[in-house]
Amino acid sequence: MKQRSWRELDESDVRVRPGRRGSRPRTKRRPEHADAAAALVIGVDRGRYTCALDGDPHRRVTAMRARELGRKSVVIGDEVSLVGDVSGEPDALARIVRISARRSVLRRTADDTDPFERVVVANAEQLVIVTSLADPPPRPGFIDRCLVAAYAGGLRPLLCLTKSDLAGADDLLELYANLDLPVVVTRFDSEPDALRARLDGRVSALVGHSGVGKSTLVNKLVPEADRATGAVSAIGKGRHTSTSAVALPLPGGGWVVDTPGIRSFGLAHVTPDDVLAAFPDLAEGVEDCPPHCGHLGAPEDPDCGLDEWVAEGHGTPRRLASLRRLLHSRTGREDQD
Ligand SMILES: Nc1nc2c(ncn2[C@@H]2O[C@H](COP(=O)(O)OP(=O)(O)OP(=O)(O)O)[C@@H](O)[C@H]2O)c(=O)[nH]1
Ligand SMILES: [Mg+2]
Ligand SMILES: [Zn+2]
Repeated sequence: MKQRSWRELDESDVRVRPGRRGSRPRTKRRPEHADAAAALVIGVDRGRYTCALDGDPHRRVTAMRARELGRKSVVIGDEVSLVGDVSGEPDALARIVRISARRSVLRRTADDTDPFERVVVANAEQLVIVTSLADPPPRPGFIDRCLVAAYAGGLRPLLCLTKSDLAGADDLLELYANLDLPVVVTRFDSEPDALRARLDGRVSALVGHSGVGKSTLVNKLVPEADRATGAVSAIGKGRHTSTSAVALPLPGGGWVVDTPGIRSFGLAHVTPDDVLAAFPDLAEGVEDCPPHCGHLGAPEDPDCGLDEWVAEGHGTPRRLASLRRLLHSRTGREDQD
């Protein structure tokens, strides 16, 4: 009986079925948790979680996970229930006894063959894909992958092009003109007002390669953030300036999550439909595809309707190539299974 309830708790991790709560077997602990405090996880460091009580950035409590959470991960953005010492005094340690159903999950695997997916951020409404226009140069394939992860995880994507003092944005703007994707362009010698307007009052996560300027932006958005920023020259040697994610309160309300730079966005957990959803300019083109078409084009799918769709002037060949690159990486993963 007891074991069964543990399993149910584990299952509730991400795929929470809302109507189910009342039917869950009661455990002895339940009454103890009735007065648990609600908090938002804003930092994770070696098994210690920094939590903001009631989402108030000034009421910080350090917590550890309670044993009853099992192997369930706690990540930045999780809404949790705390018991124990929630005074926030220097040595006080509360316990996280419950993780609320996640409204969104930004997941990634280390690469496309990695069976272990990690949740990077929970409950973020917006994914800010930060790409520098130069130094390091933009990689559309990476942007596309981030878009896929955003759509698959229930986050609204926003493209932020940094370092516009070094290069123009026209090529990238044109590449994404067919997508319903808001874009802001920034440079470090001016205020990121357009970005700020899109972040205020929301929970947003910044992702991007190392050195694109995520922490530089965060320092402008949150004056007391004091995030370390680093030289791009060191990054080629595998050095990342930011080593852990942290959520910072925006002066205008809402939170921005600064994450460490990532080299790739593994998509082993994503389905072909998720991938297609990230390409609304192409999605309709699969209507005439043969059954079970993988949309890869020749030689795998020579009759894929997307070739004709693009030839008719929808989307662009570059977008189709990008879509197929993603679909190919999924195929690689399936070969392994
Ligand atoms: N020229 C130029 N340089 C910038 C701009 N924004 C940031 N930089 C520089 O780019 C370098 C990297 O910036 P960071 O903010 O540390 O980059 P990051 O994305 O946080 O990197 P990681 O933490 O490693 O993921 C620093 O030397 C910044 O000064 C910009 O708009 N123009
Ligand atoms: Mg950083
Ligand atoms: Zn097809």
